[in-house]
Amino acid sequence: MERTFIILKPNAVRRGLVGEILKRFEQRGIKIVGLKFLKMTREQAEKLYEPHKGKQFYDELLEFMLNGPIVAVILEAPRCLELVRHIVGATDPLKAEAGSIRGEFALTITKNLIHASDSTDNFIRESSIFFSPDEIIDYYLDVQDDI
Ligand code: 3AN
Repeated sequence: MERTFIILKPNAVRRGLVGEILKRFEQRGIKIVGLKFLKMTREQAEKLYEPHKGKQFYDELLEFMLNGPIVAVILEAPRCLELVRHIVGATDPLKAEAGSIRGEFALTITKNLIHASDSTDNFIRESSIFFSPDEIIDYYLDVQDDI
């Protein structure tokens, strides 16, 4: 089993797409093991996007992420990192596969609705900004043996 971290960005919340997006992971058999609705602090946003500091889109990205509430989620499944990024689609919605979340619902790169970790190291780094270990809950998912 592998885990990944995703954020439903403020525009996903404002557009009422939280249920639609979470449904896509749940119906695939991916387990939700952490879930939070919150308004990110500037400190959390700076930590999250630390690797992008200095890039031309950094300030715009930070303002956008601080602009409203987000949903932070930890997901678990076999090959979860790759699977979730496949369901999410390419960073640029123009290049995102039809049927992916960004391919169906997103228009611009900054406002591409959802963030997903791209490696185990980044999953650990990013998820620890928002979750303490006791907020990640292991349990048996009913469909687990059938997927
Ligand atoms: P992804 O979220 O697909 O892993 P990253 O980690 O390369 O993409 O970028 C993090 C976030 O930074 C993206 N979700 C997007 O909002 C923003 N971003 C990345 N590249 C650009 C760009 N060229 N122009 C504007 N925003 C960008």
